[in-house]
Amino acid sequence: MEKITKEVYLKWYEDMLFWRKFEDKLAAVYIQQKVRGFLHLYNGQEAVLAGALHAMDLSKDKMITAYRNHVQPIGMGVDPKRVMAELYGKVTGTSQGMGGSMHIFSKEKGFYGGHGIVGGQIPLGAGLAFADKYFKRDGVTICYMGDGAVRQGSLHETFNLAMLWQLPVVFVCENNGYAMGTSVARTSYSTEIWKLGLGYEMPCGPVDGMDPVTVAKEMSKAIERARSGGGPTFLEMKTYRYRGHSMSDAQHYRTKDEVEEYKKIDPITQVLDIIKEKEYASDDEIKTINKRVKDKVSECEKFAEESEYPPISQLYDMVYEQEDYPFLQHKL
Ligand SMILES: Cc1ncc(C[n+]2csc(CCOP(=O)(O)OP(=O)(O)O)c2C)c(N)n1
Ligand SMILES: [Mg+2]
Repeated sequence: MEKITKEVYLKWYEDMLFWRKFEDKLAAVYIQQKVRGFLHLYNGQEAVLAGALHAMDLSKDKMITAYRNHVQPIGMGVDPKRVMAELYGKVTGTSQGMGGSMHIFSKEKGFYGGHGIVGGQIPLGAGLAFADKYFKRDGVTICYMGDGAVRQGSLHETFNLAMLWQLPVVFVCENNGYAMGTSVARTSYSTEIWKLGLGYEMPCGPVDGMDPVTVAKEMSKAIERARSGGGPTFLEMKTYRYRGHSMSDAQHYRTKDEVEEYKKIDPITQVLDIIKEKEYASDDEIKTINKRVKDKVSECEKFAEESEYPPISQLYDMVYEQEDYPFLQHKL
């Protein structure tokens, strides 16, 4: 793993702050009905992404996740203006406005969605890893899932095959405590989710998902294992989401105090504290970063606002054509 230097801390601070503010903006424009449908925000979980990106090789590694998927593609290098435009349903979006919040994709940047079926992305993640192994590319797939996904049969079927075929994949459970309004303890006899790996003899363990340094170190070991032919790993990242499941969630299942407790170990604050303690940046330099983040979010908003909706005719481009069956040519 590359050393965690001053530059890395400053990048983590700026990236995580940008992701947080980008999503805060989405929440605001959602209330104005500019973004519609479901909107699942990632606020609180940013360290899980920042740490992983530090350990990945973005020139060949891939990522796949569930529907809480707006900031991962940005981390992988997708233009955030296009992500926001997709949420607005505009033609300049990552899927020309036809995918929306839960389905951000960028094959070019190795980001494979964006999946609304809980646990649906788990076998797909193994499939991406299978392709890398089959074609002898040394890429590794990071396959995220929520705590609510681990009791799906798809996880267990996938874990077995991933071990049998020693696939280059890192399965990451982002345990944010809840699946919609249901706590892990209400659905799981054992609340130590990482132990599910033991049944398949898959290397596994718990990780502090609020600290990007710990995440980076553990991800690095797992990625190294996968890249060198050592097969899959299963990591349970203990994290927390500050916002509701989607935008209409009265949050009766938890107390405000519980949310406040987690804010005390907020990943962005933790990184900022280190920056200040080690004097990696002056107050003025931090202000400059904050201003840059604010401006970048405004640029995204402006781009999405000013973009056009797709033309009606685009509806007909998105249904499949059968000229070349069985390989369907998609016009996207
Ligand atoms: C197969 C399936 N069952 C149920 C749902 C409804 N559903 C949507 S999100 C969700 C909770 C998933 O929680 P978790 O995996 O912990 O992810 P988080 O929202 O916490 O990121 C459920 C049950 C669904 N989308 N797909
Ligand atoms: Mg959850």
